[in-house]
Amino acid sequence: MSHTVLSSRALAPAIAAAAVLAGCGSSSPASTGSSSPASTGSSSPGVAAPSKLSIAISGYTFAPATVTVKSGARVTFANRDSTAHTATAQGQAFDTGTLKQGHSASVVLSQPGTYTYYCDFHAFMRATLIVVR
Ligand SMILES: [Cu+2]
Repeated sequence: MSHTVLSSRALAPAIAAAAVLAGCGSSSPASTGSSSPASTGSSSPGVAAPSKLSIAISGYTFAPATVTVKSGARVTFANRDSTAHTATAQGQAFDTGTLKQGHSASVVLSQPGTYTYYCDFHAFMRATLIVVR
């Protein structure tokens, strides 16, 4: 049982090596360009930007301070402070308006780009939202 698994594993690299050698030997040296595997083509769900995200405003801070979402994503800002805040993008790409304690608002970002945003009441509160395609 385990014996068969071991032997088939041992064969695989030998076959792959033989195929590469045969390809290189007979054709032009430029063949290396086409032989590189397209690793980005396969899906990597762990790295994918979310299409929905929540950002907390707490202790005069946006958390997390930098986020990446997919274009068209809905981003919700939830004010957990006792003070009113806003999440206002530079250039007014989005603006939640005044969020009182316990209130939240969502924005939908369709345009890819990097958005710096701040609190209209507390200019030192700054964070970054990155929208990718
Ligand atoms: Cu504020």
